[in-house]
Amino acid sequence: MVQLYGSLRSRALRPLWLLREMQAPHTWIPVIQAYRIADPSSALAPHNTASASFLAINPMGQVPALVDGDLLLSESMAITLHLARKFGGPRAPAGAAEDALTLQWAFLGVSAVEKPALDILMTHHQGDPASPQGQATIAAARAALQRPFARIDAHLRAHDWLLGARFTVADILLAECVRFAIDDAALFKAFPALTRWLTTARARPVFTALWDERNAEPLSFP
Ligand SMILES: N[C@@H](CCC(=O)N[C@@H](CS)C(=O)NCC(=O)O)C(=O)O
Repeated sequence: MVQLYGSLRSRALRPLWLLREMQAPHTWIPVIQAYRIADPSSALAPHNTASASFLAINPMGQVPALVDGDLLLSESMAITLHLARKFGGPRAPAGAAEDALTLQWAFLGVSAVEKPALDILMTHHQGDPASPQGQATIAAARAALQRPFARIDAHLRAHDWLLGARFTVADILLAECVRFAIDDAALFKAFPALTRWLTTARARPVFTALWDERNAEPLSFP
């Protein structure tokens, strides 16, 4: 049985969403980011990214991580794509062309969307979006997201999902990058097809249940 390590408030949501969509057998092992814990070395602290037992699995000290037999895997995109290939079915790419397109959307997500979208998230949740610095960060992030969002929006004007007619791992991977920008409603106004796609993906019963669990996870721990 594969073992997935992570917290719900992390990129571990990517593989976890897929595993649940595929109804694939797995063990979920909660590992909280050490920076969310007041004293991560305390005996009472939850299992965390600075725990020696976790560093043996991912020496980077980051979640998610996956153990699949002898395979130790980090990087949320690699983990999620591995799980799609391993378990197969309608959520996985079928054939070389879909495989390549899945990589295309996943790489677009991590190379062009994730960083500016995270800047928006951090400004809204840990900064001050109304401050001059917050405004400047958001303006730069919006500018950086114009081209990738236009590309995704144009594709989704002609297709329900990234690979065409069915929801797949490609949608999970890109949606989980795009959603980091979700607090910036004004940004999404110019991209109605992208917005429709993101809303539809996030309305899937598997995701709504997962999101409720995620929101119930405390932000910080003693
Ligand atoms: N590129 C990595 C990033 C992993 C990452 O930054 N994980 C965060 C949570 S989303 C983490 O574990 N942070 C703890 C730390 O960096 O100390 C991936 O996609 O898996």
